[in-house]
Amino acid sequence: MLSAVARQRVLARASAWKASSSFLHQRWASTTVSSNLNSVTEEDLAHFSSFLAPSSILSTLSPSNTPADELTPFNDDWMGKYKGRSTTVLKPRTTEEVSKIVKHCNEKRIGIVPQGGNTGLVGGSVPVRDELILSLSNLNKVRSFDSVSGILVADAGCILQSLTDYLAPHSHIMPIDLGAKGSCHIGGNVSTNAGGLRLMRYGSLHGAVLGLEVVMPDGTILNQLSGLRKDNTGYDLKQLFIGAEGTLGVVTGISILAPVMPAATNAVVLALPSFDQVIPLFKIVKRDMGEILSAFEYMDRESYTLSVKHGQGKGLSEEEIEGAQCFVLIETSGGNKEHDEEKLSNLLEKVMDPDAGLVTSGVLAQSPAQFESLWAIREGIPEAIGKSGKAYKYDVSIPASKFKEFVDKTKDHLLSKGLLHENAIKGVVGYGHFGDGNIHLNIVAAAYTPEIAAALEPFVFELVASYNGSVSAEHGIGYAKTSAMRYSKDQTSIELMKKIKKLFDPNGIMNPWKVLPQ
Ligand code: FAD
Ligand code: 2HG
Ligand code: ZN
Repeated sequence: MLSAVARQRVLARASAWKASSSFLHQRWASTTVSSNLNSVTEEDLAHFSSFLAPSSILSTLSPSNTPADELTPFNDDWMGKYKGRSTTVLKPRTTEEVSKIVKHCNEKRIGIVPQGGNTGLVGGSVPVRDELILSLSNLNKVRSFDSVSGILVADAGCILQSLTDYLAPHSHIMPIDLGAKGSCHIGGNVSTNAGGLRLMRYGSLHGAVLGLEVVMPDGTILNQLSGLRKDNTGYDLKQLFIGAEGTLGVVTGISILAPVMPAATNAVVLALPSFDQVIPLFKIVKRDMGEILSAFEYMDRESYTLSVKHGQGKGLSEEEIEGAQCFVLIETSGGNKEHDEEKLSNLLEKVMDPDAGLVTSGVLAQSPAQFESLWAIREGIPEAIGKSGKAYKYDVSIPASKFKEFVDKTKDHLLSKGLLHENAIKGVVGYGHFGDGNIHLNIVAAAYTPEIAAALEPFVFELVASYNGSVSAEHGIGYAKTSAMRYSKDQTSIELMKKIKKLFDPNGIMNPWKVLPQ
């Protein structure tokens, strides 16, 4: 979980970096993107002030005169890699206020960046230039929950963890969970079609989301907040906004199916002698755990070590992991504690048998605190990487059998370029959602440099394409991957996407320069 304290630390890191390095800032600020869009003016601000509370406006423009550093957390992304230069952040409290803002921006041709928790990892949540930032953080109420159907209707700005907390006394859970749960918004999750740690069990948001309320780029409110499990009346429009990353409209409300809280959950971390054991182990776990298997997460040795080193959780002792090349975290969630525990202990007996040669050691959570601690190892990897250096992140879908080969080939390539040393690239790590065929390749560098970027791209994208994979499994395209889209989508698909964008947003005000290749 990304706690408020952790986020503060991340932001502090970002500003420390800003002071010490000017390369990235120059590159971002000098981005030459052609634009017909206008900057926010003092007249625009006066218009927004006519219907927004003063506390809903942060602007360096007069008469607000907010100090520029108060806008930094909105202009800078989570990695400290992308930096916008917006003068104005608006935080509307109602869908009607969102609608009035968007209508005005459309008339005045002002670009808008919808922003949730700003935990996105592809530069989609911050402006490229000085677009207006529309923060959904004040739109944060649960609208209704029906414990019979399990349907939750909530404002887009609700923090994922707060929805989980809201549902707990009703014995329900959110169908999605991710390491950024303490900061990310459900609207951001829907807009990125986030995957996360429960996708294997509960499927993607394309299935769990039943309806949406969206402010269209001309300000019209599209009310599709259905509470129906089944609805085949025409085209399923809501699907277009799931994963649109704010380029087609502003999501303001979500109707989502919440699963019943499992009666029992368990977690186990296993150390494996080599990657060769992961697939046989996965097959056994899938077969023996059946319906109670809820996660099968992969960590290579380097990512596990980084996480533990940076205090993200406690797992096995030093002796226990001696010789281990990788790790898996298995979670079970089921309806019968005794039955689930028996299944799990039979599984562990089988796979830990030295004759099976599958596992060198393992730890089973014995308490809720240990359960959290085991998960913290896996969930804490991105934060540990952030503490170690500047991360180049590749979130890809490839056959699970190729996870290690993918990381190794990248490592060999960087070695051949002479970049694998403390002053350039400090580490190349791979971890992710093995059960979904989604690996996160992170290259941990001393600094973001053009030389490293050129060594990585298009090399990594070509490698992904050679596996018939996807260059974005769950984080989206944002600003970072627009030119890479062609490695996973053909020209016909890209042209059709551009037509949809033009139809919905003819003036191109919604999250400009994001998702679609220029
Ligand atoms: P933001 O970062 O604010 O925005 C993301 C994109 O959505 C932007 O393009 C923005 O314009 C758009 N957007 C946001 N809100 C709206 C809205 N209401 N209407 C229209 N557009 C909107 N992602 C995963 O998929 N799986 C993971 O396991 C995962 N783990 C993570 C762990 C950590 C530690 C971190 C930092 C990130 C992780 N992420 C993961 C990435 C990120 O958390 C997700 O993409 C998340 O869904 C973003 O939500 P957000 O509210 O922070 O959105
Ligand atoms: C995860 O699964 C997230 O931990 C983040 O998707 C991955 O930072 C990353 O590369
Ligand atoms: Zn992930």
